[in-house]
Amino acid sequence: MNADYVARKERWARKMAGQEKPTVRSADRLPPGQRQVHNFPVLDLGTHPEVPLDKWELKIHGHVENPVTLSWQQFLALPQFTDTSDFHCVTTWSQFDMEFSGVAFFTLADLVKPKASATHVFFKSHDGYSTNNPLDVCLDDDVLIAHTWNGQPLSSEHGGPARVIVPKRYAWKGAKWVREITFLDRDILGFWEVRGYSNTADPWTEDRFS
Ligand SMILES: Nc1nc2c(c(=O)[nH]1)N[C@H]1C(S)=C(S)[C@@H](COP(=O)(O)O)O[C@H]1N2
Ligand SMILES: [Mo]
Repeated sequence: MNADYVARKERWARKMAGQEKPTVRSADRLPPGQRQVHNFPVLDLGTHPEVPLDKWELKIHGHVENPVTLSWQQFLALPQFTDTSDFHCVTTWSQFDMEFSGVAFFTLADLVKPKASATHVFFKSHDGYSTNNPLDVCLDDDVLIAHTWNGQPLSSEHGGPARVIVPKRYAWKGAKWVREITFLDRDILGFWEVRGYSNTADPWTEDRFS
């Protein structure tokens, strides 16, 4: 367990307690090659699955001590988390100050208890999409499964009922209409990662394609 992990978890705990001061945003918060937009464009494979809340499930399993399948009610009964972050799409638009509410990845990890063998996380969606991240990237104070955007239920076109938000990566690393989260002991590439997009996807180094 590294010191950086502890610092991130402490920051998340302060956010959960409402004690973390808003991040001071520098003027140079636009990553290289990006332009700021003021709308929320829709980007996906073209289908917007409609998932009724009484049919919605989130399966979380793999290299964990306590696999779970959450109903919508069980998901909402978990500690809720609101955070503001910037959103960077690889097609060069960024939107600042996106307020998302949902369940923090830290909360899900505390629930399922990743085994020591878990190193990567694979996300699957209702539209056939998938994406992957190192577990360490998911265990950050700003990563969440969001059901609400700017105080409104997340619309179907933006991945509602619930989608993943990984602010420090290009937005394709956040699965809309998420239905399954698998903890793995190795890396498996997702939909865009096998099609030439970078596996690491860091906006600050313009890490767009592999
Ligand atoms: N399920 C699913 N999630 C997805 C995608 C997708 O096609 N399907 N597209 C990704 C890409 S490339 C981007 S830029 C963001 C766009 O999210 P938005 O449509 O809410 O702007 O979702 C990501 N998550
Ligand atoms: Mo994207």
